[in-house]
Amino acid sequence: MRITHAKVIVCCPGRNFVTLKLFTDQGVYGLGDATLNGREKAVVAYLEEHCIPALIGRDARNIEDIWHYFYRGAYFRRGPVALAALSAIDLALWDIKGKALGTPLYNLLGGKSRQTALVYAHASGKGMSEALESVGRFRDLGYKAIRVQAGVPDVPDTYGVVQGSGAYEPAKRGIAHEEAWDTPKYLRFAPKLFQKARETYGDELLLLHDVHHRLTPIEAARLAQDLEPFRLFWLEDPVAAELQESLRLVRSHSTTPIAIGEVFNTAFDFTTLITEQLIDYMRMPLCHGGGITHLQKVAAFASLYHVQTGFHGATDLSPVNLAASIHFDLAINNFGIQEYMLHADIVRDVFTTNYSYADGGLTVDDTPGIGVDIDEDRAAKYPYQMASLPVARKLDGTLWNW
Ligand code: KDG
Ligand code: MG
Repeated sequence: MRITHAKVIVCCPGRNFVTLKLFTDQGVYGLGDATLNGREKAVVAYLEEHCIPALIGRDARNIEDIWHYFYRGAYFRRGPVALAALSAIDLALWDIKGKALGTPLYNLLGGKSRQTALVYAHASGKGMSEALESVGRFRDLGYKAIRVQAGVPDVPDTYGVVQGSGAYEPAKRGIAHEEAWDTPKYLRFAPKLFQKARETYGDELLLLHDVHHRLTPIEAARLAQDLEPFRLFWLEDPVAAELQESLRLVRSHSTTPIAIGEVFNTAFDFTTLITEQLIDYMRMPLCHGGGITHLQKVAAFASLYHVQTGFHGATDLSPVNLAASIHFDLAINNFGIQEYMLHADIVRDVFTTNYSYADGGLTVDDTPGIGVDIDEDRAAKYPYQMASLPVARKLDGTLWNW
């Protein structure tokens, strides 16, 4: 089964998506998500200029070999752009394999370990009361796990908070805009938010929170300790974990579970975090972390150290990635939770999907392969619009992690 040609489809139904479509001489095609928020065109160029010419003529059945051709075979390897491209190739090849064999992806991964994948929703608000009302709305929709983010008093902007009535969307049209940040105000506010959330909704609801890389290790240790009485399901990205050893400090001060990895792209970003059991959940998604082929290895490695998955699933990861993630979530033993931010309705004008939500969980139907398709004519109605993620600056003017 030879690869004959490929297309990179860039569209913007509300937000940008990059989709790789790989065609074979058997009439079967596969889709992969190549979206890298704010850096879409870099991945398009990497695919078109470097990967697709080298894919033509290869046997689409040999996924492992193709993966290593693009990873091990590249002298200058790793990094988010190269790995987003490789992840899309890998997802498209697994999609082709499933379609060629007439079976859903989860079946190729060992079958189902569970019927539904527990998800967490995003509740947010400009302040504490709005955020708590949002928690209530998601709880009423049956969500068992809810991430809570709220605007910090006297800080003009806060990540993770919905603007207007749609889904949370941090990328804005044009070049990166700046947002303000203040660590002391945040550290005073966050424990109060979760105290109130527990008082309002009780102990059963699973509560999550994303720090978005904003703290130094000792500040993160303080927050994790202050949040301990409220029994979070997880505290995400308390520090920018480029320095994996920094998590030793956080860990030694608190039993609040830690989730890290949405910006990682290979197993090598995690080795210390996993082998020293410095995290509880790993978030590297299929579409940025080398696809099914690499995530199978990372998830298996993590399972040996009792680390579970909690894949990134924000709206900047396309329906192709979300569907593939659900297959993976249903199949592996050490699944923990899946992030689920509903795509805007307009996204369904371009993508047809195979997943459904019920009672706090997601599942997929038995459509062969990943089970998502793209309508190229409709995609063409929504041309690419340049958009960028924000940049953060502390109130004293210091440029900070966004
Ligand atoms: O592209 C960046 C977003 O995906 C990110 O800001 C969302 O932190 C995020 C999350 O946990 O979903
Ligand atoms: Mg996050």
